[in-house]
Amino acid sequence: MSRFPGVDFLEFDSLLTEEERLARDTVRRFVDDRICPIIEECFEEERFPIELVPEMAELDLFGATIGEYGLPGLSNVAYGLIMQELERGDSGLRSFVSVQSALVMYPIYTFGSAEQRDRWIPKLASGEAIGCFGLTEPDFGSNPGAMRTTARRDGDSWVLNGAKQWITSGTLADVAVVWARTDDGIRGFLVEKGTPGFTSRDQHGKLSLRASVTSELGFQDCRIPAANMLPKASGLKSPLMCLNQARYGISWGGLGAAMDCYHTALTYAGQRIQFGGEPIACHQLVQDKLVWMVSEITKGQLLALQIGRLKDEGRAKHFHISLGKRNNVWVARECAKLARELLGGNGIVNDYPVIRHMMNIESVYTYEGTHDMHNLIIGEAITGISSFNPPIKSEAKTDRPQPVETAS
Ligand code: TGC
Ligand code: FAD
Repeated sequence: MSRFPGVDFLEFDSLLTEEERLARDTVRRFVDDRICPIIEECFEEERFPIELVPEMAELDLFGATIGEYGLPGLSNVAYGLIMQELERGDSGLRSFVSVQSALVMYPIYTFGSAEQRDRWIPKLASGEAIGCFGLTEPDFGSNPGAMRTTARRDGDSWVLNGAKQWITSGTLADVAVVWARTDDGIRGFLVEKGTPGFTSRDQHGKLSLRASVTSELGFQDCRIPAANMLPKASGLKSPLMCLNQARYGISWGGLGAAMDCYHTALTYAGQRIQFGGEPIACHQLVQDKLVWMVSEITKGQLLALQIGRLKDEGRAKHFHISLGKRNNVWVARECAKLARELLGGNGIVNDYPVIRHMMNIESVYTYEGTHDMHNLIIGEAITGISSFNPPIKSEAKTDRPQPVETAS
């Protein structure tokens, strides 16, 4: 029996299949038993619990939607529910599984040669190999299409030069899926740990996602075999297709963090006594916050479920997924804030998970496309006008209205 009862205000469970409920409940127990007891310590020590990778693989958490190589081929909804439960434990845990599944196994499975798939998918599924995904660069985050990392063909090799930043699991990874500019546009490459000219080092000092490894990758005349290029990946569209998988998972993951904050606040409000011997839950202002949380979580569940069902039918568009990521991470951010308020002083200590979720969500709000990038993606879908890079002509700049003076 799980200690976390879930959040089901509107008989949401009745919309799930037995397989989907089973996948969720299995991961719920794993998180309760194996993650919750150690996660605050991991967060404090800035450590990903790598020792649990074999157990996670045993539960088929890596590549769960793949139906080959002995993997279970779960529905996208079951996959989403798994992400929800993992992020209820910690965003860093969900990040690890997101990267391994959506950003490493997905591109190798989708764009890889038969040899690449046969070599890597079983190892990544069993946790024997760990992967990372290198798209972002120090100067190009929201705009990866302008990346500077290059790959130049030289005989039977590709030679990579450049740098990637903010790479989840970077120093843990046995294989990095690296996106680089070639004479033929952006292509994807598999770079193995230990390749001469390939370096990785951790980024420290994070006050968010501390139970996740975040790294910089460097490529200096890094020579890899020609066979390490992903043959079916071409153009920026290919890494963006990977992001769709990960963003979809995050739209459920955000709900997991929100649910943990809500559950913690509801329990606390029922027990915390102030004024007159009654629990704070009896106050209307307290109930208002709890009602906001449960309302938005419930709407978020229905949103994620619909996107998942569309995805299972092959009908989900990238802007549907942006709607889910943008909304549900925002819900998590607001729920963390409200739950922290409701816990008073206890809201800032790690006896409760709320402040950790609150800090984690700041990363989740930014990575996989910032909240505002998803605004613009949805804006483009509904207006037909792209406003990522408004056409301001340099010669017109002097004619632009000048900002009004606001300094006193
Ligand atoms: P744009 O010209 O709009 O698009 C280029 C081509 O791609 C197509 N496309 C997509 N295809 C599939 N999925 C999507 N989501 C797509 N979005 C666009 C588009 O139709 C076009 O196709 P074609 O056939 O015409 O070539 O490209 P742009 O340069 O204007 O950029 C678009 C923009 C800004 C939306 C995109 O670059 C973007 O999404 N930026 C945000 C970057 C981002 O999300 N980075 C995430 C890095 S990975 C990460 O954060 C991992 S965190 C992991 C963890 O720990 O969980
Ligand atoms: P910027 O792009 O510089 O954005 C700064 C601000 O400007 C944001 O508020 C943004 O919304 C705004 N902005 C930018 N352009 C516009 C515009 N056109 N209109 C309006 N506003 C705009 N990347 C990977 O490739 N792999 C990973 O595994 C990975 N893991 C990560 C893990 C963590 C913990 C973090 C924090 C990041 C990770 N990232 C990863 C990188 C992440 O995807 C980027 O941080 C993100 O895409 C934003 O890029 P940026 O940080 O360069 O911000």
